[in-house]
Amino acid sequence: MDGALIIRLSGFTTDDVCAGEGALSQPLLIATSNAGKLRELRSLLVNLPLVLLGLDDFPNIESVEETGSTFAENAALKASRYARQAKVLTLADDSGLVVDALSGRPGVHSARYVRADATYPERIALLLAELEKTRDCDRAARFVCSMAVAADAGQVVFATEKSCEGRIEKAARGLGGFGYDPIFVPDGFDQTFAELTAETKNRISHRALALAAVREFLVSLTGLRSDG
Ligand code: ITT
Repeated sequence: MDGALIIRLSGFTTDDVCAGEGALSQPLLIATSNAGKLRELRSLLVNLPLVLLGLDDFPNIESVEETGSTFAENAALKASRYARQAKVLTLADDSGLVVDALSGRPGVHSARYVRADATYPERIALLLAELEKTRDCDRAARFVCSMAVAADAGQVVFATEKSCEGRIEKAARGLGGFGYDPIFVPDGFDQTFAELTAETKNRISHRALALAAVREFLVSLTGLRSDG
């Protein structure tokens, strides 16, 4: 990122925020309506002097449709359009499960797989049935997370994409996490994401890895000091 770039962050310029000890609390909108994601993102952003806002803090905000064909396009679209409406620095992610034997499905359609109002047990049951039908013994899969940060005028100022490799189990196991966590076993572990502790998932997940890059960007951009 160009050090000379001055980005207006909801009323502050980077120069303002970098002044002094970086003690100003910077508002950051976490633009997701997924409660599981929000929980993970909030816990991963603790220790930064940010005032974390959610979409609930903007009751009139219009939801942004994911019309892109890649995770990166959708993350940028969401960050940019929510930032423009909320007029604050905004973080959005688009993520999903990519299964090799299903030609990458459900992929960018992970949240709408089967049908928009399906439950996760229904989505998981269909995915396991489809995988069974392929008779392919390759169970390799990965969770992918694209993240984008947009300044309050809507321009995307940072983007990153990370993944977490693993495999799909034959049956769902575990009660933690959210979404497809009960059928995903990350490489190097025997338990599913839903069986591992939140601390472990937050150390190795696609979202944790992408957020580490975002944290680094936020720290370099604003002079915010991280305690964690
Ligand atoms: P927002 O767009 O409001 O953020 P969403 O749930 O629609 O919420 P996405 O479009 O990014 O979010 O879809 C991501 C889907 O991928 C999510 O609903 C889960 O089904 C799945 N997914 C992503 N990360 C996951 C994780 O860590 N564990 C389990 N499932 C995950």
